[in-house]
Amino acid sequence: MSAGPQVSRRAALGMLAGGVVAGAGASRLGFQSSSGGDLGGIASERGLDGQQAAAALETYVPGGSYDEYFVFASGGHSGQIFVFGVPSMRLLKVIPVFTPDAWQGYGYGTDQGNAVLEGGSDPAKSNPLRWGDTHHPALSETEGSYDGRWIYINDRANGRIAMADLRDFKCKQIFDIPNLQTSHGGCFVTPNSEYVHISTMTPTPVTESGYAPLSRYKEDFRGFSTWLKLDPETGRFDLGNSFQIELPPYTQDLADAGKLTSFGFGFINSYNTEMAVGGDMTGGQPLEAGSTANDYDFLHIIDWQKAEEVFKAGNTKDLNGMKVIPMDVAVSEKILHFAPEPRNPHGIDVNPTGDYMCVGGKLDPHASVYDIELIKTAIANEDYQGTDPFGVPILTLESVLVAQVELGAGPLHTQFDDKGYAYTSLFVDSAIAKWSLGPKAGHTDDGFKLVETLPVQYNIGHLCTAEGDTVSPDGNYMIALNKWSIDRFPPVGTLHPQNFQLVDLTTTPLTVLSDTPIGMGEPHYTQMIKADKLVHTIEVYPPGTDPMNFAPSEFAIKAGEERIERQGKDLHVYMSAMRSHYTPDQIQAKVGDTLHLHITNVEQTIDATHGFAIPQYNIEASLDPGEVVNIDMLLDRAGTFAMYCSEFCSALHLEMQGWIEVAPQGVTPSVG
Ligand code: RUQ
Ligand code: CUA
Repeated sequence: MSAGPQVSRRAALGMLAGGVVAGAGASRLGFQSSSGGDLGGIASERGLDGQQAAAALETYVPGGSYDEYFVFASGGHSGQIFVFGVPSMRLLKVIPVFTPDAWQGYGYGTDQGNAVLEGGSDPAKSNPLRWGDTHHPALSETEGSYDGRWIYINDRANGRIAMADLRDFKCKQIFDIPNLQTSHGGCFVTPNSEYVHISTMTPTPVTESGYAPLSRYKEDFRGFSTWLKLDPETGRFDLGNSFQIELPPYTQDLADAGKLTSFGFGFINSYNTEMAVGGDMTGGQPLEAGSTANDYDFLHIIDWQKAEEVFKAGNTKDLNGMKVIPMDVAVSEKILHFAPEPRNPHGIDVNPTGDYMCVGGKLDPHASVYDIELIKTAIANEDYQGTDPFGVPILTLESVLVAQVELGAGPLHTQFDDKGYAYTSLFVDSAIAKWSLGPKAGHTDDGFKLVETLPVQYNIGHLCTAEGDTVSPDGNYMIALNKWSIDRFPPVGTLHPQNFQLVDLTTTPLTVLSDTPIGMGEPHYTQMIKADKLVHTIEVYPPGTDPMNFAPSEFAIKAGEERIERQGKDLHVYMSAMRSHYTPDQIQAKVGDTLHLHITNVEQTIDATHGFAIPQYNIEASLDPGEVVNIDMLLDRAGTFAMYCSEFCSALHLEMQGWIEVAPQGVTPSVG
């Protein structure tokens, strides 16, 4: 992909020639822009004050110009990934992952979509899964920076993980992780994409049948920290080199990878160390009360390099197809340590230098900051304040905690800029706290200190800064992911959109630049990557490509090689698609035949995508230029069906159609 013209907001503001600054009144807009537009007149006509007019200019990206960043947002229940441009906040793409998508022909009969969806849907488990709750996207990294190659995302609902390739923005693999029923926030990529990590949320019974009574929660349920090895060439899960670490049956929640000074570690928050299981109808404590009784839960500190050694040495047990490092081995090999964290924490975020682990209190107004140097020393000295009921050593809190910063009500997640500031979402306060991050982030004088609080609208969950999970954030943009929008948009029925608010990090105080309604699913987390890092993106497949592996397809044809071959009840049709016809455009078959369509889009023109739909048969394919798609279908219904191109590809798009005769029993098809 070409880098393309990019409009930075600095350049956009430069267009104002110093006439307007954020906060200026509309009266100060009274000047002519270079192209002759009366900016002040437009602003007053539209009732915009100076700050609003400046925000509009800061976020405007002219048609034909490109955004500076891409945001990859989880789509929640939609099972998708949304791709927005920043600063425009224009929606650029939806990547279907766990849920079928008709436009992209994903899950409606084609080999690629079906293989991906079925591969991630354990046939032993009731119905094939056709939805997921995408939560935490994790971009691949090289040396702690996003490298624009792949993206991973977990399924909160079903404990699965998926990989999409950023060459074609398509999902290539879904894996249903053994021993994980659900997974919330435990998804991250290590700094050189060695592993993608995913952990359990609710613990899973580890009995043979998968059943255990809740009275045996402590004995029979376990959590798991999963380390899926990534193939350095393809980004796919290398399951033979992947392993899990057995954990106590706490609720393992958010997680993050160590980087630089903390490279080699992974951190997972937990709650419900009480191991409450509810029982509010039978005299027990409601789950909510039972799981918030303890003053402290446990930050899990995992040394994944040590775990890798133990796995390679074969010191594991087999559990449902995974190699698992047992908990006692994780303890004796010093793979797993705990540190106390104030009760029911939520986010854990490692700062760009890798020195500080910032934990959001959720039920505590503080962010707690741990120092990796202190953690390493405490581990080396076995500076323990005790062990948990499973024998996991607990590091002495005072030895590893460097600061507790009072931020406000309901601190959840923290992101970072390039100046040593942290930004923490305050769910209860509907605000973002900006605070300085101590000496190792360059704040030797001010230390750990609240700087300002920015109100947002409303109920912020996650937030995301530009390149915010890397070793070098950009410090210009931030997005607040608000769970509620209330009065920010006109009513659209009883379910309101969620709201992404774009924030300018360069102003003091911080400013909200725009609101973007998200009318599909509930986005959870996002990552923002510099657009010019997506250097691997292609716009056209090489002729005859199988998009599953980017290699030539054995079913590819060139124009002129079209043919129909019958082998008993199997009818193979090698078809080409190009503007504005299919060849062949007639297929004659009989009820009971299996039709194998091998369709090649023989075009090499950008955007010359064709569709392929067959009525009544639930078939819908999308054929991008150069792509080969295979469709196998049992013809179980007689009829004469009009197949058609479902993508408006050309002036004669409506003529791009054909026929499939499916003759009933006893009737000989006209040909074939
Ligand atoms: S976790 S809103 Cu659902 Cu990512 Cu904190
Ligand atoms: Cu091809 Cu429409």
